[in-house]
Amino acid sequence: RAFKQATVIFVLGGPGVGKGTQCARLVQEYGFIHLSAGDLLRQEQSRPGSPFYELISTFIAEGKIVPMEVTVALLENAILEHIQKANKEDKTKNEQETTKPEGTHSYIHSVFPRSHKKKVYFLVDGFPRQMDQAVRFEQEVTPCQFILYLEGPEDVMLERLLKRGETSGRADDNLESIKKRFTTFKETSYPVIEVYAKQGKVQTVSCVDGPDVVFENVKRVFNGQLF
Ligand code: UP5
Ligand code: MG
Repeated sequence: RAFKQATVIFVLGGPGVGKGTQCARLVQEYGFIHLSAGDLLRQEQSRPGSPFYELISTFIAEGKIVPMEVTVALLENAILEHIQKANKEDKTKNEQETTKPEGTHSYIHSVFPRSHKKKVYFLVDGFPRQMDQAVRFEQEVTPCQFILYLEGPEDVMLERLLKRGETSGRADDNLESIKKRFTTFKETSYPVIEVYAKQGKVQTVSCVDGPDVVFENVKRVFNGQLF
């Protein structure tokens, strides 16, 4: 199964904590693939003819968690697409190397064509938000390597979201929706982090400093966990 090639890191934390911001930097630094569950849902919502338009719009505005069948399917499709793309690129590179006329490197490849497929690293941002989603994903795709948990006080997150709401156009960046998102996070999503913490899989980084300082701490975690 192609999923065997996927290494997955969950990036979790409350609304506005900086998941997207830090993931963008991790992509730059390490070349990971960033999959934001919220972005995938918003894309699906705005896809013409999507059968989930109503469902996604309502759940997002209410700060509720969209039924996992939708989210898991979107994530699985995105992961498979990226793996296929990576394999295609790898195959092209491999062919170019094996057709080289000279050199030890190309000789080795022509005698022993590369059979193993390379690992593809995914940052899964904002998912899982409920324990049953975590279980389903880990059964169907792969167990996560570890969890990066970005932590911060609500007042900091609220200020950031209200500021972003001035320009973001996001249907849930208003005081009423933000309060609901906080409640869902505390009641339903934070317990996911507690479960993983008991398994020793959670790496916590504070989000209160500026993005550069947060990223230094995030990098320290990744260097310790993966490299
Ligand atoms: N900012 C970031 N870092 C900063 C820093 N260190 N200092 C100062 N400012 C900082 O950042 C938020 C804002 O803060 C930005 O303006 C940024 O510049 C600034 P961002 O990186 O966007 O934070 P993030 O944690 O990604 O915030 P986001 O709003 O995306 O988090 P949510 O978890 O609320 O949103 P998400 O898109 O993941 O989900 C939205 C909704 O989709 C959910 O409420 C739910 O209804 C639904 N959903 C599901 O149902 N299932 C899922 O699996 C996922 C989502
Ligand atoms: Mg985000």
